[in-house]
Amino acid sequence: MSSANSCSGADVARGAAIVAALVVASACAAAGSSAESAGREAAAYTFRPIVRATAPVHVAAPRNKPGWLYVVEQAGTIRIAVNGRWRATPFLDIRRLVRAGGEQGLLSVAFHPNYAENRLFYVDYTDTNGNTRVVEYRANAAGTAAILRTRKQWLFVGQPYANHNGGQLAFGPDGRLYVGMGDGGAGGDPENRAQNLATLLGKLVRINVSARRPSPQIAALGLRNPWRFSFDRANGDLYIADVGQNAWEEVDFMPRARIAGLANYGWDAYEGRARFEPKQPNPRGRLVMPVHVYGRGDGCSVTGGFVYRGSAVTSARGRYFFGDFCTGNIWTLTVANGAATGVRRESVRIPNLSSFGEDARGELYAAALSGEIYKLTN
Ligand SMILES: [Ca+2]
Ligand SMILES: [Ca+2]
Repeated sequence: MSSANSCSGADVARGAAIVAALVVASACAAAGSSAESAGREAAAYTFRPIVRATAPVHVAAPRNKPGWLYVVEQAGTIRIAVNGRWRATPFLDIRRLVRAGGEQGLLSVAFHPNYAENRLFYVDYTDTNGNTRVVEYRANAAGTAAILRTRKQWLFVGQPYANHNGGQLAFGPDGRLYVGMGDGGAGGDPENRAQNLATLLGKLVRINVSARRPSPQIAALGLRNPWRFSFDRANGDLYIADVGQNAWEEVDFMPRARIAGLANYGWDAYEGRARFEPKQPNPRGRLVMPVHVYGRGDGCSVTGGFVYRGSAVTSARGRYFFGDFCTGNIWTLTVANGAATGVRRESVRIPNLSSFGEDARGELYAAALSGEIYKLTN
């Protein structure tokens, strides 16, 4: 989904079709499979298919709906699977507002921390002109459908190119809504936006949705295309997966205690830990190097996940899951004292991995753009 590069390193052209991305994915899978022995010391768990959707790009659920899984479909719908069975009517259908295809579409949903009381939720999508919008809706009393007339816009960001739209929404431990913004697209951040604090492109943006008026703040800069970030539900630590250009995919980590400070994740002065452009990163943000990187032997477009805090798979508890869209590789790691340890490639693969997601109880799911939704299981 977030594939901004092919295995050979060239950016997917503007408006690239999903079909093209899938061709790239299969080519990369062949290249990556021999690069590493799978499942070294792997625990006995896997991802079991539970339901099929149409181009799913995100999975989420509010804390008050155990058994309900909200699946975001790229074209502009959110559908609810209750204990593995689809509800007949969509939770949200804004297809007429969305431009979808390639890296564009309805990209994620986040539920307000007080959703059980206020029924507010937020979506991030590219509109019919390709620009990013973050809007709020209120669900009906039964929680089965959005009330479209409650729509309120919290963020608008013009997009200069079709790719690198970011699109992840998540509430932080501070109660703010965080929005992942890509650098605007093309390749190499041609207008150098990620290091420029005058634009929200290439940033992690923070919004106080309790305020009367939208006033987005920059929480971090130096991002290329944060294709999924998450806060550890146990302690609030932040994990960002940032898609690389030609060489390096990366995972970034920020402990809860430092989230309030301005972090600079380096792009486009750095790609992963490597120099990309010969310039000094913006000194206003504290430069943060990734806790983990991988190269083209293992994949070509990272998909960030979650620290597993569910109860179904004991051996996976406390491990951060992430994967690669192109090869379908899945890895886990833990972060200790600010460094990744125990990085492990799992024995399972999910080609076209578009996203991970958590349900109300913290059980872990994965989505493939080709349709399947999986649940982490023993
Ligand atoms: Ca540049
Ligand atoms: Ca970086």
